Amino acid sequence: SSKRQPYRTAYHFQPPQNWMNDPNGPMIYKGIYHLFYQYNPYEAVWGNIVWAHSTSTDLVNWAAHPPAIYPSHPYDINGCWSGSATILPGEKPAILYTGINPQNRQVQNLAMPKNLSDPFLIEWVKSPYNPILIPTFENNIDPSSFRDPTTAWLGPDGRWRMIIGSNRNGRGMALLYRSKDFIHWKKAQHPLHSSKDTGMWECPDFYPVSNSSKNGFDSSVIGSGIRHVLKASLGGTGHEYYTVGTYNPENDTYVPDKGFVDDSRGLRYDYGKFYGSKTFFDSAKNRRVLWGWISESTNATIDLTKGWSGLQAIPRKLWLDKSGKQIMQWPVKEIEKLRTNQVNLPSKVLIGGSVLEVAGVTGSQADVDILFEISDYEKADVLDPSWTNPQELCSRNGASVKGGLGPFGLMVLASKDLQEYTAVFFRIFKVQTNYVVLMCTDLSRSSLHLDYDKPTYGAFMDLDPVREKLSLRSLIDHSIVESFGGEGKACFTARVYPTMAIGDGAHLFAFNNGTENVTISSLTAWSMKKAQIN
Ligand code: DQQ
Repeated sequence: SSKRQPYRTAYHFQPPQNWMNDPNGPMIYKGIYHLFYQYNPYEAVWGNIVWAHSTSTDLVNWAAHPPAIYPSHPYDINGCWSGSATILPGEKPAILYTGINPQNRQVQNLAMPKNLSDPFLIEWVKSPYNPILIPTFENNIDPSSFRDPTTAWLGPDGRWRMIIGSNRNGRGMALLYRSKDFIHWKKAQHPLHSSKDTGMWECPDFYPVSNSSKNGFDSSVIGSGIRHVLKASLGGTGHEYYTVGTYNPENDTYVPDKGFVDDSRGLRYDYGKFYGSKTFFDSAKNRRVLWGWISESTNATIDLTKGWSGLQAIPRKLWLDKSGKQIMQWPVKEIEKLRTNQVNLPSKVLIGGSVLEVAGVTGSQADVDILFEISDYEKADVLDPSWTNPQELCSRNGASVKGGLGPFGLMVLASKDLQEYTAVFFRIFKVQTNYVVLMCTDLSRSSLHLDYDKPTYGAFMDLDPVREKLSLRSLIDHSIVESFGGEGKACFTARVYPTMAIGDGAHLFAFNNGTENVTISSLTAWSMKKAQIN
């Protein structure tokens, strides 16, 4: 079946069949991780949405359960859309989700576990107060732009807060609500934040991060040493953007350090394919963990034929960078237990124009980590001040375009003769007396198939290559490549559909297509075992 289904993955979360989109209500309860997700039980295209449910003890292996929340009442009869879990005092999980009613209006609903002593939380009971929030004319809420409630947090006045994504005349926003009892919610006068011309804010997320450690916090934690992150998924762009800022719980204001930017200058969790994401606080490991949906890059006909659509990214630990300017991400440590057959390369100079095969690993199912060193920056090309769009810069200068310093990096899911490959690489540019690192993921040669998107992704990294480590890690899994540059400073997820680089035909190469040599100071690669998933 792997011949007929070469794009199924070995260690990424996916249901056995049909359509999956956003991760919903992730949490840990009594030592068990829960993941719910938007799911169509009938076919491999979006529709008939329920909350499918799986649990795990390690975030790697997953057991499937029956859908936890599905249409049953008028207030959710046309779909149970995205939402979040909050652990209420006394270890009581609660789910807030968006229901689609018979008029196709978006309303908010509450569900609680039927039996708190069942750590798998198989059965959920919908509140008799549902719908707990409806869009009203007086409130000036568009009933088609009122969805995706967040995890709630407790304010110093003992009231709960949560935000809901919305849109008013193109101004995307996070509506703020407060409640004393988690059932009756009142809209605050002002949204927590908004930004004109950004359109509907889907799947907003809002949470505290530490300004001095990699630890995460419960959403209700406030105090000194804490900053906040606000994220929104923008349907129009298909991308997610976030800001880092200051939250004042006394008056519920959030002031981002930099304004919300929804173009190539904006901060994104991932500069490739990643959407509808959501974080949760993992109280067992004191970390904040990010889940995100990775869609297909093709059309519905192909998805229906192969019978499934959509993956979840490997859960990532997330924290604030030392600079305070951006989020860092790294695949959860647990995934490393799938590593096997370690291959180490001794320190090696990658001569300009050379390609080096990393032999001995399963090219279709691998984890690879490289550290690069540059000894001479003189050959770096000068960055033209008009090159402000990194994605464009990467598109114009794919892996085959020679530069001074770079492109150098990896060619993954590559056929032996390099007819097919996905390139993940860096280019270093000179800006006056400083250097700038551009990171790219180039899919243009990833498949001989014509029916799939093969974009090029790019981002400038806030990394000084003279002082900081220039590392690259890629998780390769048949049709997905998740890459982490600079120890998690820039992340790129790519969906690729090779025709030759499948099974034993998939190879892994390091390459340097610049004129100047670069040194690989270390390269470690592993084959990855298959996880037990659903
Ligand atoms: N997906 C859900 C919505 C959400 C969107 C519907 C984001 O609740 O806004 O499946 O991908």
